[in-house]
Amino acid sequence: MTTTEQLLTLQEAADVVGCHYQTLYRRVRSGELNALVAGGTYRIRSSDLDAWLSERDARKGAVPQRSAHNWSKLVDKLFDVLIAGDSGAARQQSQRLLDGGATVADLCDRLYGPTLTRIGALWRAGNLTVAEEHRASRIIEGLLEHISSRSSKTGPRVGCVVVASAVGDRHSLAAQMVSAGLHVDGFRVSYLGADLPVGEIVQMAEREQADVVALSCCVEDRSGISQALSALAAADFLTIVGGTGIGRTEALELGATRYGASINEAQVLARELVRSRVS
Ligand code: B12
Repeated sequence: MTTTEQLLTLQEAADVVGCHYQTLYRRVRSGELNALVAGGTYRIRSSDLDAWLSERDARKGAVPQRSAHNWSKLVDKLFDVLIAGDSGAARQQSQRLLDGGATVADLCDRLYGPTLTRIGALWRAGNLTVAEEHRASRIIEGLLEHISSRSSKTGPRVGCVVVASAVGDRHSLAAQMVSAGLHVDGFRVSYLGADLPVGEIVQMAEREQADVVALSCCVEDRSGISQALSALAAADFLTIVGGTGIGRTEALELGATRYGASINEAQVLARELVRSRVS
């Protein structure tokens, strides 16, 4: 359930649900979905939409369906609320998407990642200030904390993964996304943040008896990631590397066990590597 009440247009509500707006229009006309009339158009309270979605899912007797969300519109919307510094609206958007069947990996790969990429391009072009970028990054950090705390598989953990960005790389958000994705997928995750000295990563992996170490790389400088991969290989750890700063071929040449281009892939690869250790 959302905490801050918002009035959505039919199109906005349809984007959340992942259907055509006329589908919702018909539901409103039939009385199935509550709506107000404001300024001559229908507006739907977020709480009414939540209630309707819950009832719909209960009727289906199933977990919410994955829906064909209009991700590019959702990116536009998140971009606007991040630039406005509206963390409440950002959280509400993520919450609704999760309620509507999107996964944490979907949010990272299709919403947060592309929005940050847009922010990075505008920042580089001098069209956004550092303060705007920092505020947006901080809001995404909060969203990641929120979505990973609200949705995790129950039962025994499927394996342990240590996640970090290596020394010299101050980008933590992608590593935090990997952590969130693995946490909700049932892994025990030790998230170490960014700019981590190589010895610290190895020490934590040993202490936690990690099955896998996942490293994110957002910078061109290879010294940190290459030292980390060498030290982890020497200590016999399996590794997954990803991130906007490095490609598959290079990551594998530097000694990564696997390379992944998304949070969805991080989940698949971590499972595969954990299984390979137990078999
Ligand atoms: C936010 C940001 C910052 C923030 C970071 C805040 C934080 N807490 O993380 C701050 C201000 C610290 C920062 C600093 C700098 N930044 Co910066 N930053 C960004 C920005 C806007 C977003 C980064 C981000 O989080 N992206 C979102 C992630 C999710 O995207 P992603 O890496 O592609 O990750 C996806 C996949 O690759 C995959 N994935 C990622 N990691 C992993 C790991 C595994 C194991 C797997 C399987 C998958 C996976 O899943 C993710 C989701 O789909 C980017 C723009 C961009 N294009 O990304 C620039 C960007 C990364 N930064 C850049 C630069 C140049 C810098 C600075 C050098 C700027 C400066 N002059 O000081 C410094 C670097 C300092 C340092 N030594 O690290 C460049 C990097 C160019 C390059 N390749 O070297 C970029 C691309 C901006 C640009 N267009 O020029 N930055």
